[in-house]
Amino acid sequence: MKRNQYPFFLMILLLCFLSACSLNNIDELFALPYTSEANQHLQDQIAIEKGEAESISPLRGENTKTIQLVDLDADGTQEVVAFFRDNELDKPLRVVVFKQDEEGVYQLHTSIEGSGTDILSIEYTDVVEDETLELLISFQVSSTMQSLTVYGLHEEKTVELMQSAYTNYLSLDLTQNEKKDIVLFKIDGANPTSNRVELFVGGEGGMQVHSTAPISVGAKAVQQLEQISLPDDVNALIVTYEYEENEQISDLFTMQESGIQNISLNEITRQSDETIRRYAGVNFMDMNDDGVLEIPVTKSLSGDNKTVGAENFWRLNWTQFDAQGTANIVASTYHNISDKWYIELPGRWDEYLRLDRLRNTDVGERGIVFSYWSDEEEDPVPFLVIYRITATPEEAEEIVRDRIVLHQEEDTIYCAEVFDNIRNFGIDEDSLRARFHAM
Ligand SMILES: [Ca+2]
Ligand SMILES: [Ca+2]
Ligand SMILES: [Ca+2]
Repeated sequence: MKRNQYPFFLMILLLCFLSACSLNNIDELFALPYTSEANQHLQDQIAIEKGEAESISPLRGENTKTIQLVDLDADGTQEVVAFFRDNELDKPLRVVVFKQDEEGVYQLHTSIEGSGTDILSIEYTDVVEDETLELLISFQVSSTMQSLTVYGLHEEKTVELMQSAYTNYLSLDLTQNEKKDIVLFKIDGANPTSNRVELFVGGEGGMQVHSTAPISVGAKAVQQLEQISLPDDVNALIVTYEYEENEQISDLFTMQESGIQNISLNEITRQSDETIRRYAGVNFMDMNDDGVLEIPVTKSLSGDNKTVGAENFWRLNWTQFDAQGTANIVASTYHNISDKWYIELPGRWDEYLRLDRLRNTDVGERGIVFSYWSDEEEDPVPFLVIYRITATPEEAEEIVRDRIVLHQEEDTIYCAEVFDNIRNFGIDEDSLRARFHAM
């Protein structure tokens, strides 16, 4: 019974640390000598380990408290994990684990030392088949380098299972062996052809490199890591990086018999060409409702006569990859993020469509002009304008006039003005309504 009271009192102790109140107050409040004595013992132990060091907390991730409680060995009682930094030492960073002994008293179990300036993150995850969770600790080694070390908790001590410099990592079960694997991203701007992911899988002797795959040349910082399903329920990891200015590139990794593979990579250019795109302010979406996310790959709709500072317009080609890495465009849209609408573009508008913002609009009115533009020597021929108008329902009727109402909200009306030539572009009033979506 006494043992079971510990987690509760530890929480109090933890709150006490966080709010910097003294343990005496807790004693007075609860007047339970046994527990307070044990808590005092733990506090003393932590103070001894701390010594001249400062208490710190991991900077990122889900576990950022100064003192953390986690049942690492699945025995039903929580271990206590504390973090210290002492810049006077060769290895300034320390992660200390306290474990209850048979009397229910916390004793020092292990002290892990690390080089660097900060503890970036700690994760308690099962990556090696045994009864315990492993500790995935990331150290900020220098301003440009971070390092991941995985420790296994053994009876008397903690054992280092792997250690590697990295730029990003993810723990997930890619090999589907019921344990999490570790995917490390290594991106070096100075030597882009060596950029790669390394898949570490837990085995008898610790964590081993199972396989590696190249990262797109030209990929810079990782912006987004996401697990998605491809057709036929194939699991994939989609990773989006910064590319050139205002551009992004993504790689798709799947698990094959030979190991992790970058299925979107073009072997000749060494990058996933079909994913390179401008920032369009739109994330992956399932545009065709088939349960598979598509990547919005941009294509200019502004012609080539762009001037500095001019607004650019983009077609979004919603691109899906199959398990072989073949790209298919399942839909094309124009998304107007600021006016909160988008339109699905018919396939036959592909080649000669050009968009411009309508000038000289009335107050509260914004319009986008759709034109046919086949000859750069000639002016574009407009066939459609889509308006967003801010107006109350009472004002609406007069403002809308003979335009086609596409969508109406409280104080906003979306409507279209179609030109006589619109039927040449394979669309009528009904299909225009079906293709238009307010966001
Ligand atoms: Ca435990
Ligand atoms: Ca384990
Ligand atoms: Ca889809």
